[in-house]
Amino acid sequence: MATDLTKEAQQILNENFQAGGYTIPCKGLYPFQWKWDSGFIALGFAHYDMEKAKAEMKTLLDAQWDNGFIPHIVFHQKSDTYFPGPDFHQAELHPLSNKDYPSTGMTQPPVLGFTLEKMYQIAQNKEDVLQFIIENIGKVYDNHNYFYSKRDPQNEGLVYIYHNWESGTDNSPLWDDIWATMDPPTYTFERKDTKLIDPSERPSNREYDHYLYIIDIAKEHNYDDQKIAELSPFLVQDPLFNAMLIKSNQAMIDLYKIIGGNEDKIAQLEKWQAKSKASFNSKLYDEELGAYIHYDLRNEKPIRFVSSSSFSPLFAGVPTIKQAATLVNTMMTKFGGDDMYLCASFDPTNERFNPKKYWRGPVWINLNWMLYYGLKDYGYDEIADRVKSDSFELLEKVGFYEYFNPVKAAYDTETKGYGGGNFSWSAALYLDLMNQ
Ligand code: 2M8
Repeated sequence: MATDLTKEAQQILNENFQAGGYTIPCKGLYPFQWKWDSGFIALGFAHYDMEKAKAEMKTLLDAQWDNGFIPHIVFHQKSDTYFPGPDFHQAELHPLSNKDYPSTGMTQPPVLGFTLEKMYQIAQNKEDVLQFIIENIGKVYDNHNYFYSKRDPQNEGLVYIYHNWESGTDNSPLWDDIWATMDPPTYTFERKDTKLIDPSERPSNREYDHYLYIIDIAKEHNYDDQKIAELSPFLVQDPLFNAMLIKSNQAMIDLYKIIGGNEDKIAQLEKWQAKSKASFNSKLYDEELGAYIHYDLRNEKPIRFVSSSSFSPLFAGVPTIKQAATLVNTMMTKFGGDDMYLCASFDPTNERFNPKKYWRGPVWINLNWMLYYGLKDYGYDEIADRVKSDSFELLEKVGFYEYFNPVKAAYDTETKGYGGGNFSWSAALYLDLMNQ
């Protein structure tokens, strides 16, 4: 069974890999290169085709802007199966945007530092991969410098995201109260995703109005960071995003130590690291909920819900031993019943939970992958193994879908996963977990 799935996973990645040297997340539904998908995809390739892993990283880094920013989508080719495309985003409005690569003017979680480190750990030929890292790590460092200098207006060591698409957890119930503070116009546009996927598994048109409106505000100000910080109705400190940043900081510190020299960069990374971790624990940890939460910087209030992002700081070594124990307890109590697959993307005990709809409840393999490593790091081997075996069971049952119903009983009648099929990061991260 495992060999068959390994073959299938490799086949999916190979088929989604494009002549331009990058991999689409899913045919039709996502026909371009996405930032955090690319990091996960590179890890999958690293296990059997390091040249493709390197190409994946390189094409993304080539699209970096002159200010260190790396966009969330790089529109390498034209496609009429995705909305909104480059004509809507108009990232070229930003004076420092990369004029060779049409892209969006927003970003996604900073996965590239730890991706480089994992590629090194996986590599048979360490010297070759280290050479690749030496050539590219500076770009990842510049990306973190962009985050700390442009996305942290109160100098807290916690960076903001200005759009739900930057979080990666697009329509999470976490954002519902922010949408309630906005009244965007009703846009006329043609959804492409809902022609390909059952609309009940995707965000609504009204939700898209909010998504588009935030982009329009950023465009009005040529994607200027300061203006966005002043005016965007969505401005959030996201524990998932910041945990990825911290994990990647640490990966760069470790890699620079292997490379040698670069004392100034190591010192700066360590400074960021200390500040970020301290603020993370003082601002984003909710004692009463026993979990990390999001903070709404625009409306200056905590967003007090538990989601799979609440546990992601385990992956970055942020919680103390005591906090980790509390997190695990919260996770097992709310998400870990015998009738559930770990780990739902939103609190199954909350009324906003929806097991079928995109980021409002389904299991996602990339979050499970982070939780697996985080739980292992803190010594929760048994629960980590359950996260892994639950992921494998879902993939074996229905295939390499984009997301999955966490309710076990659903599979008495359902035979499929949700969203796109032959989904790249589900395949890539299966290969990584399989090789642990
Ligand atoms: C989903 O997001 C895109 C927008 O970025 C979309 O729905 O059109 C999210 O799951 C995101 O996290 C992911 O990177 C992207 C591609 O897989 O799809």
